[in-house]
Amino acid sequence: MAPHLKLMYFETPGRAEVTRVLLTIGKVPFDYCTISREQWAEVKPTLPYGQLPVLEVDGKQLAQSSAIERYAARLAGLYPQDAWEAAKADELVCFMREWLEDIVSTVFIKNADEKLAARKALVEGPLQTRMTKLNTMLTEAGPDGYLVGGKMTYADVAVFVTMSFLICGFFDGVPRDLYQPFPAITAFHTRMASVPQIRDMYQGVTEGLRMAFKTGAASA
Ligand SMILES: N[C@@H](CCC(=O)N[C@@H](CS)C(=O)NCC(=O)O)C(=O)O
Repeated sequence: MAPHLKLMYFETPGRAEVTRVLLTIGKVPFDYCTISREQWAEVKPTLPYGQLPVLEVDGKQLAQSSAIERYAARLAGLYPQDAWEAAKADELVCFMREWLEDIVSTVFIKNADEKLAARKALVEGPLQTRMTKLNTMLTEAGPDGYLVGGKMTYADVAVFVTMSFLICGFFDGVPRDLYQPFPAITAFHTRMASVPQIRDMYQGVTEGLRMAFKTGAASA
């Protein structure tokens, strides 16, 4: 029998979103439980590392977003069986995590001007290099291709979600048109956002951060 899954995170599309998308594409049933600010103090001590996301699997807790994502990818049939392809998918996911961790590190800068300056330096420096790299990879994959093994994997989902999250408005100073100079990136975002399960997942969204996960958001 399939395990009962309960994914716990905050309301924002952060470290649980890859898992949500993977399980949704794989049609793996799960409950999504959002923790409010008011609930947080009570919930935090009950978690393995005092942080979210946590996936409860038949009541057992799994923490650390990377471990949760890989588990979800396996359940969804989106983690490659082949050892080399699995490693290449992991490689890409690590690459995308670099995009995320750099920008997340700026969240803790208290002075607003310093925070914006740090983000500008990231956008104009390391992010340009990374976007150029990703654009080349996606160009090589071709307009109907995927990043690993010619079919959709966990890596494609991680790329789509990270790209969307960066431009969703959560990080002031990161422009919404970040990807406009990169045609293969914008095309890939549109293609992933158009996958029926992803499209349906965000269809009812009419405002807020998850608008960036909808078709056209990367080329707007
Ligand atoms: N390495 C952990 C990091 C988790 C993490 O930083 N979670 C944040 C939200 S994105 C959190 O729970 N923050 C609240 C806190 O630490 O009290 C993972 O990838 O799951």
